[in-house]
Amino acid sequence: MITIYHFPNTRGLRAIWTCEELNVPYKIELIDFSPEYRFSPEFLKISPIGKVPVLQDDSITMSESGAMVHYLIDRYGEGKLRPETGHSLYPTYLEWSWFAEATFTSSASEIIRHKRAFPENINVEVITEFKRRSTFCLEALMNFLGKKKWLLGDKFSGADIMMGVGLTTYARHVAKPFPSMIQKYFDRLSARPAFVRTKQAES
Ligand SMILES: N[C@@H](CCC(=O)N[C@@H](CS)C(=O)NCC(=O)O)C(=O)O
Repeated sequence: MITIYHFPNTRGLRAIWTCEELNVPYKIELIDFSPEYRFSPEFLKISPIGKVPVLQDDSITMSESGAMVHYLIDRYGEGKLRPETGHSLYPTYLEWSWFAEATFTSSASEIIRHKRAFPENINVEVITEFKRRSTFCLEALMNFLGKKKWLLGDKFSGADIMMGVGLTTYARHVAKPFPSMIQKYFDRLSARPAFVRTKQAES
């Protein structure tokens, strides 16, 4: 049985949502998100830098949400949620999966990290700069998405799961409401039954 160590409204949603899309059984372990627990020897054994999510599947332990999404799809997807390696959309699938975490979500996360690290000394210029970077990413997403339903066109994929959770971070920490075309994309994502089950499962 897959175990996902998670804290509500964080990147563990990506792994949970992927399991839900693929009907793969899993259980959620909600962790104590305090620094005391996350940096305890017990938690550092499974998460080397004290972050969530963590996924365990038999002897496998992973602590990068994007790697979890790709692992679950490759191992359990039976061809769903991704193009074949040789398909012309495969590079796009990789590109937007990585962009979603490494470039987009991580810009928004700098805001959270700054506020958490310097609660008494929040630097408005730092916040403004990372909001600017995040919004620049959102514009790149808008330009790429255009009239497409999903990032790969007609087919929903793991890249949309990566991006969908990044958008929840953007809405919570950068700006709301979304521009209307992003809102429509987000509405499509959040109307997916697997997304609805994901939100129910984590609460
Ligand atoms: N790139 C990692 C980022 C993990 C991450 O930053 N997780 C956040 C919650 S979404 C966390 O645990 N933050 C605590 C901290 O930064 O100390 C991933 O995609 O899993």
